[in-house]
Amino acid sequence: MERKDWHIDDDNARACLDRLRESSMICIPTHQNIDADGFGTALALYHALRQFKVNCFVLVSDGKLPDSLRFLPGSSQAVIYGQDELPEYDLLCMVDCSDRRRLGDFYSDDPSRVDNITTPIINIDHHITNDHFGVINIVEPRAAATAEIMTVLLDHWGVEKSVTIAQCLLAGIYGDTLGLRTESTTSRTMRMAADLVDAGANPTSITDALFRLKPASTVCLWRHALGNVEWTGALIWTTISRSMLEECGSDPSEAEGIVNFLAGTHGSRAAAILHENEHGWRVSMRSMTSDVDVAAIAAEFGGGGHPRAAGCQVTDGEQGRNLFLTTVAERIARQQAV
Ligand SMILES: [Mn+2]
Repeated sequence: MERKDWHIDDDNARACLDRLRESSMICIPTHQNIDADGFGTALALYHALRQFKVNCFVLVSDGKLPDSLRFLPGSSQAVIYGQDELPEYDLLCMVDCSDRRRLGDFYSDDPSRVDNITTPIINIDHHITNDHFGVINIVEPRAAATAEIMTVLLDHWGVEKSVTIAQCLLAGIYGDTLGLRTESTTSRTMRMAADLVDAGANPTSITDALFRLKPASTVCLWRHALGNVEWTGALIWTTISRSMLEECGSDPSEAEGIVNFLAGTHGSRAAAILHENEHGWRVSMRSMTSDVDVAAIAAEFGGGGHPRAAGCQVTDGEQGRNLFLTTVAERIARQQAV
């Protein structure tokens, strides 16, 4: 069976809608470090449930809504945890959450909110590591984005795709596929995106918001980061220090694209960005070469991830950092020889 040939079981889709419709208030929490797929899918569901006259709210569970996602229709109605009053609810519907505990302060302030099984959870996700923690689970790892699953689910439910819903769903798909560019993007993803454009979604505004527009502080940070690029063997790497963030007035999330940018450098086998933190360095690694597995290298340092994208924490100051860099350079040279 081809990757694109996944489907949602009709009985499961109907059971999901029944459960949603019998609730008096649904909380749709977003995973921490919210992204376009997590937020766009949650907002699409919010708009769809309003068509069914079901009461619900989207919760930004770590209290941080990035400016870059405020273009999404309905974003101003989202409840910001720690800032807005948390309404009472009798059902949690998690979308794009691989782990039910990855919910920022909403979880850590009171773990019983998620661990206490008296509040049922519906689980709609596309992460391969999702362990089906819900009373209803609609989990499909072959989907490129949870927004792709939601698009199909709304078809099962007979929901009319308003311009608003189409915009939220296309933003989710674009977010996780980097604008239909990742390996996970199938012809079906592209057709679905085209249908959403026909329904009124605006790909230009999504591309601008997610990939082009940026604050001046981001350019300041990239200037510093690119100015400090170094090579250790075939590893290309740079650092983000706390003083750089302070000088530029940047949030650490503004450094996110740098490691992907470096990973495409000819002559490199892997790229790393080292973020200074209180314990040393939080490292994010990428490889565009199929014979270099950065997850295996990260695992040696207590981290993990995917073969092409992984991370770990490095301690023991300058010495620990240098040991890390030379170890990575050795590993990627050895993997090359195999
Ligand atoms: Mn996703």
